[in-house]
Amino acid sequence: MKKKKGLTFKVISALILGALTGLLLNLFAPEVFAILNPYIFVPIGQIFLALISMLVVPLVFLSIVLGTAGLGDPAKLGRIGIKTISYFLVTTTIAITIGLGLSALVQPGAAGDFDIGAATYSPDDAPSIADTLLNIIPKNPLEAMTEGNMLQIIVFAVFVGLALTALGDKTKGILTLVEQGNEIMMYLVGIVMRFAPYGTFGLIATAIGSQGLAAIQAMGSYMLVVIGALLIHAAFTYGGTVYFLAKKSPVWFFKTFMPAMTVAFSTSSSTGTLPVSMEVAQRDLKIPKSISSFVQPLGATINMDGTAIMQGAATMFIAQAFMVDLTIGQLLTVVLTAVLASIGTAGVPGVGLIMLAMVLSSVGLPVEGIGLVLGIDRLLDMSRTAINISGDAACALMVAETEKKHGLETEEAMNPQEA
Ligand code: DAS
Repeated sequence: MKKKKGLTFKVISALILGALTGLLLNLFAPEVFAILNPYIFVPIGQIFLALISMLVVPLVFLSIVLGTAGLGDPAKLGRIGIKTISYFLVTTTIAITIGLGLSALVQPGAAGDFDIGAATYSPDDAPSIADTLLNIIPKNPLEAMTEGNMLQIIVFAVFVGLALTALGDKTKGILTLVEQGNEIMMYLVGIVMRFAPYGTFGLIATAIGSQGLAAIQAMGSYMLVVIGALLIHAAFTYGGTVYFLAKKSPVWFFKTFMPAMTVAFSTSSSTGTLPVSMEVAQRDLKIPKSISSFVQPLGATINMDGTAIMQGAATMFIAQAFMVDLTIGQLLTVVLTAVLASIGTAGVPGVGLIMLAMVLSSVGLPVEGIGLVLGIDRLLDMSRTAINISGDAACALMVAETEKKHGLETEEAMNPQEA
């Protein structure tokens, strides 16, 4: 916990220091900024973005293979599994739509024309919806990986994951290999995240040094948009689930689950909070152990509504900052990519940001745009992780309530293959 607090403290300190440096230079010494920026701020920021980009393809491929294989065989998933995964996909789609919608409404990036280093946006980068749907199947998976065609990589990873499940023990060795590969990627995420304070300083100093107060206002309104979207999603989607589907009081739900949300907020890790979130769900929300221990661990791996909200809001904000009007096709691509990406986003600090690089590249937006949201991402990661685990608990409560009418069959529904 101390180490994680150390990193959070360092990133927030770097955010403040970078913002102050950029603002003071912008206001009082723009000629000094013009000298320092290309030789100090931009390189530091670009190195961090390059480190993030380095991880995206292998991390997305391995974590989605693992996430898909972890779903188990669709034929054997049983009533509870189908109910759970359907709920996850529907609520994640709602989440990213809220994030995109609120960001389009508030227009946090409307100041536009941000100069954040070497980034430029070329409209021909943006695939049309027809191209996207036609191209979603990778003719050559290795080419998709070398080109960083994220949707094709995700689709291929889902196919491999389903094959691993279907082949079972025959490909147990490969599954172990994928698990170990994912461990390596998680370790590297941890290493790259240690560089986050320096990257944050460089990117924020560049963004604010070149745009001054406009950038601070834009980042502030982006942050409010994400927090607002998280609260809307929690109140309406989860509140609605608890009230209409689980027949319980939403106020009781959030009050009872608050201890787990607090741990998620301070650790920024859904996976790390699992022991607490499962204990609170079983002991205080009275969710049967069999349902809680299926839904919540699965949710901590493949259900990231808070992260999807950030990705929707950030993509819209960055598009505005680059003065780009996303087409309907591109917006649908963002929804599809973020929902599929949430299957792969592991519940550890900062992975949502790395997955954002993937969502941006799926619509041809430059990864450098992350520089505009990086500094405040740590604070937002804490908030969205608390929402991520609330969605898993709301789903478990809904499943528990709707399984009551099946009575003892629930055990069979949990383990159909043993029935
Ligand atoms: N911190 C992640 C989690 O644990 C979410 C994210 O990075 O967006 O849910």
